[in-house]
Amino acid sequence: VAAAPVDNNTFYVTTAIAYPNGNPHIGHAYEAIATDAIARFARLDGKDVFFLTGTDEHGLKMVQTAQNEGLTPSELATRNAGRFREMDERLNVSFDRFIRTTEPAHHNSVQAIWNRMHQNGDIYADTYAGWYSVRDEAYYAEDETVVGTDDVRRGPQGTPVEWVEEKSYFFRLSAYQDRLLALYESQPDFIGPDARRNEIISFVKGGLKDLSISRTTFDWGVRVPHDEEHVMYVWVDALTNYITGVGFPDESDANWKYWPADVHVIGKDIIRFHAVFWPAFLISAGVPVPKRVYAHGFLFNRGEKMSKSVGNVVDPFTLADQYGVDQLRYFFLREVPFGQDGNYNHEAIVARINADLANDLGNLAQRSLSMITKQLGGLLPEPGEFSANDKAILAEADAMIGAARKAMATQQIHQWLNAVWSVVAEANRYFAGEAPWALAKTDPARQHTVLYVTAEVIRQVAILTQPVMPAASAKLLDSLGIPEDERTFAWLGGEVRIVAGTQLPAPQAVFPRYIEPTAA
Ligand code: ME8
Repeated sequence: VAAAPVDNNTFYVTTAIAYPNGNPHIGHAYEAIATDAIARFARLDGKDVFFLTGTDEHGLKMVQTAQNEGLTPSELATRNAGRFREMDERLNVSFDRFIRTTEPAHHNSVQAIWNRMHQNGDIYADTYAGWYSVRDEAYYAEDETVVGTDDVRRGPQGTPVEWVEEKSYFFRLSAYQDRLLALYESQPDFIGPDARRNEIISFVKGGLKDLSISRTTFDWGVRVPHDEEHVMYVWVDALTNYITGVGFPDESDANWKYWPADVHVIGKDIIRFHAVFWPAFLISAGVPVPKRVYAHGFLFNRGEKMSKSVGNVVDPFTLADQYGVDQLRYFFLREVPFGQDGNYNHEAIVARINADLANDLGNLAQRSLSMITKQLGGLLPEPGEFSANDKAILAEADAMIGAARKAMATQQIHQWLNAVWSVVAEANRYFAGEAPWALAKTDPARQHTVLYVTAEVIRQVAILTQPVMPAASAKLLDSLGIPEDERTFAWLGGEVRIVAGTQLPAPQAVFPRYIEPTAA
């Protein structure tokens, strides 16, 4: 496949595709929310964005779960894929395509990449004998496993492994060590964050074994071309979704212009598949490799790993109902440095909602805008000459977009939000210091200027919070009378200012405080 014609304005972002062997959990919600914030940020920054997400429906884990539930794998996949899609819709995740690996178009795409790897001489038949983790859908070398005190042998992620011995096709991964190391060298941003990059480089330097890429003991998967006995290893199938999603193998597809992806967002447990296997498959097939793979951390509920036996598996729908969608999105993206592990619990969520949203941003907006409504008939006042304080806070607001872009060039979502909330804090100090409520009688012209400057700062803040809190930010921008087509990042940075004399609608409370429900 030839490289697509260069179009520097496209931005292609993906999530991992989830196994629909159960309901979506908070880890899935977190990844969807973060990737959505990245996609919305790029859209507002003028990019032509394509955002892909979906479900990874084949493999042994699906077969076994379906058996336990008395369903066919297809029934299980269809039921749960629907739940994943509903979660995305509930959380306001703005995907452009939701892909299911059981789609015929995907089977066709996976067979096409297989044929190309085969034509390139990278696939051969042999017998596999080794350890396999169904939960990770991963093969492990003997020295990566340990037998615990419970006599169960487990892989590096702590999941049980079983002995597998069967006929299998192999991918000549061992031949790719040098090409992969050259890729990490020539494309230093290929893997982020840096800790993951170092981990992958040392893994590849340790030597690569050929990879078993087909199974013969079950048939729930994509068929190997010209060999009825085999279905493909689920990861060959799953990774290929990223190119199926934009039209592969049809280079004339209108969406093929989005490839190579700008960033694959995934969790840290599946970095090896994305940063080692995936580029090797693509190089073998003659398809350009993605620009970047970024691994986020894991979320823990009160420091504990989620598990059904601990009983702390939290349903994202319940959290959204309890705290609000925008509040939940804000919490995860502000609280957890993107790329690191994070914790969540009720108290931490409530603290963020009440301090950052209700107090710092909500109150500032409410107090300034209701002053305009009550004392100035809702007309955004004309400012006088700007004082040093006015100029300082405006300069800080104007600088936010630069800081946000810099942070987002490497997916540092939390740094973008830190930059915004440090301006919110500064704006609160400014507002308290200027005391516009006291100026109404003593110096109305000065009051007008302070309210104007405050409204302008809130305008820029609200434009910049849209990717994280789409609904609340829209309400805030409505309250400021900002037209819908003036809400992109092109309207930030101080080239344009909020228009004095605009009639503002009555302000609405955007960020209610979280109040503990009283026991009945
Ligand atoms: O791995 N915190 O699917 P999956 C944060 N089908 N992220 C978490 C998490 C947690 N507690 N638990 C899981 C798969 N994730 C494959 C992907 S992609 C071609 C195939 C993340 O349903 C996990 O790291 O097990 C992964 O990125 C995503 O959720 C889906 O996990």
